Amino acid sequence: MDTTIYALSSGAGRSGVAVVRVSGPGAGEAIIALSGALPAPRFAALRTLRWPDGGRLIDRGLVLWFPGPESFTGEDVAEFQVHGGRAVVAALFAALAGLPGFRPAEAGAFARRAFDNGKLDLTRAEGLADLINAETEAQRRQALRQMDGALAGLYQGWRDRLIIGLAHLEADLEFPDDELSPGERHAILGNVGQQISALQQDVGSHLNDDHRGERLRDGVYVAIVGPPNAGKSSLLNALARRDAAIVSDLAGTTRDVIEVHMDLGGFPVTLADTAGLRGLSEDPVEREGMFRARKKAAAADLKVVMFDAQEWPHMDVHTRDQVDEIAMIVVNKIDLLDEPVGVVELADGLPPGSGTWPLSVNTGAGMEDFLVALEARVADRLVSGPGPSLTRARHRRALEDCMDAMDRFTNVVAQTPNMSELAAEELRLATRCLGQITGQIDVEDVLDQVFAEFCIGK
Ligand SMILES: Nc1nc2c(ncn2[C@@H]2O[C@H](COP(=O)(O)OP(=O)(O)O)[C@@H](O)[C@H]2O)c(=O)[nH]1
Ligand SMILES: [Mg+2]
Repeated sequence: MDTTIYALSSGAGRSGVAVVRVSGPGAGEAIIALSGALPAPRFAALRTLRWPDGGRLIDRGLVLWFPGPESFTGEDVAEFQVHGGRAVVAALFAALAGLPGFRPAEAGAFARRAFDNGKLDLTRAEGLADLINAETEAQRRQALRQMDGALAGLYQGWRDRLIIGLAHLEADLEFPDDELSPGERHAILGNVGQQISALQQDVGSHLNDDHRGERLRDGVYVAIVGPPNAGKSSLLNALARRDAAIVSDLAGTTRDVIEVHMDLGGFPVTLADTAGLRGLSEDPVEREGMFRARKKAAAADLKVVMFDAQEWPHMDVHTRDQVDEIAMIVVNKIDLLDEPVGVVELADGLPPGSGTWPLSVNTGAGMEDFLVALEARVADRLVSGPGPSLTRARHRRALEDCMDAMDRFTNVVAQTPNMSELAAEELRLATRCLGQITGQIDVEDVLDQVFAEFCIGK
């Protein structure tokens, strides 16, 4: 890597300050060429920045110097904090572009260099990307945790356990038959088998998390469904605190699915308003709307199934069909009733978890209770146990492959108790799968482990 890359590291567009980061062998040269001498490492220096040739003024700003390897990328890094005007940044870029070996950084290039230089493993790099994309508190916490190495630690710990098991098998294989009795070989294999089955349990329960960590990155999808005119669009607007959907007393106003992204108690939620459900419609657009509504409801993580209080407890069959374990039943427009809607007994076999919330979107009565319950359900879909969550399909695939290899290992051990070479191969594969997650895929360190672990003084 003999090129030096540069990029705007702060947000694009006008801003008070723009941060331009430079990484590579020319970083120090850039500071000298634009501003004179190098400042003390990791101390900000206020400098006048000038074009390297004629000395024309670019701006005044702070210059920072991070000599490698103590830098984000592990290379020499320079940072220029200039005024955040487009022309200022453009001039600085033009000046940098003229320096030998300089080129604009591609997306992720700084993190890539940090990874190549061993500053970040892949999960930390992914955590960093998630942190930059985090929009809610829960997303921020999960990303920060991953960036701090919680997942790397977990997966590396598992990988170490595999390597130890593998080391035992390798040692077994190294030994000639006259030095290791079949009984001893059998004991070694049995011992490794136990270690692996404990690991299978740990990986299995991590995988079996109902996709909480992955869902937290994408958000929980909540679909509002119900008959026309129940007040679905009104509810969406109330929750989103803006007029996202058209509200009208004309049935069939909402035709397409309207999605709003929102932060619900720190959790990311996509709320979808849908076309009212009723029997066959003459109108092809309405039919398509109902088709989409049902499709979204089927794919949703949670459903808000809304009925009109004036009809309650009668439930129109088209909406009644939508009530299942992930449904919250909302009975809207209680302001139009003389008698309040109590907690209605739902005797006709509705799923026990569904629950009923009588409310009025217009007056706000009952809304607080419903919101609290909705937040709790969203949280329930996202919050996992004390350990760090699985956050990416990439990790899931690798972990599943790892599990498959461990399963095959177990089968090999069960069927052919002396075939250590086959068993070892499966563990090597399993190790490689975990190494793929963090980005350390070479298996050379298996050998190191063999000799570190084994003082073979039997
Ligand atoms: N009285 C009363 N009217 C409501 C309430 N919520 C919605 N509406 C009215 O019901 C009509 C239909 O509302 P809308 O949100 O468009 O229903 P949608 O077809 O289910 O999306 C509109 O005239 C709303 O103002 C409520 O809580 N009380
Ligand atoms: Mg509507």
